[in-house]
Amino acid sequence: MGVHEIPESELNGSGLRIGVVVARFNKAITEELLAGCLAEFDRRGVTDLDIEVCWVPGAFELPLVAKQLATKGTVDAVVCLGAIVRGDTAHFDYVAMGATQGILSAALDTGVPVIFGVLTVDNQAQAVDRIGGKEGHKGEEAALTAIEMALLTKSIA
Ligand code: INI
Repeated sequence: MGVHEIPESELNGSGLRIGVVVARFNKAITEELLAGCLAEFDRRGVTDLDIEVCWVPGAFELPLVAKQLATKGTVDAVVCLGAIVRGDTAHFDYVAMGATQGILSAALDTGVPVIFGVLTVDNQAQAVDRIGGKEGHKGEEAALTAIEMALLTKSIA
């Protein structure tokens, strides 16, 4: 029986090349997502030089740039970071749906892991809880998920 599983203690990112796409909308939150994500990559051995960060206007624009990075063939995983806040928009569901489906499609179309580090929350307080507050740090979690998926897909291939 072949089992592919990368335990958290073995999530070493050295040698991995990572793309990060981050949305400017709700920048105070997304900057924190990015900071946590980059700090986790650093702790896990991913070199700065192996990380390419791309800023896009909003969460709706994440999928296209994620797919472009994944298609180039120069990264082992892409992390998408954004913050969609229900109170900020009447079209929350459309932006959230577009980002979610688009990010999933980018991964399935390219075979490169594309990680969903997008907050979909009712208000700013819920967002703050998720950037190092009582609900953890979704930027750090996204980085860990990227490393696990990059190592897992390499292991299966
Ligand atoms: N983009 C976000 O990233 N978060 C939001 O909360 C948001 N709201 O509230 O509308 C948002 N809208 C912009 C959207 O992502 C696109 O940039 C825009 O529609 C242009 O395509």
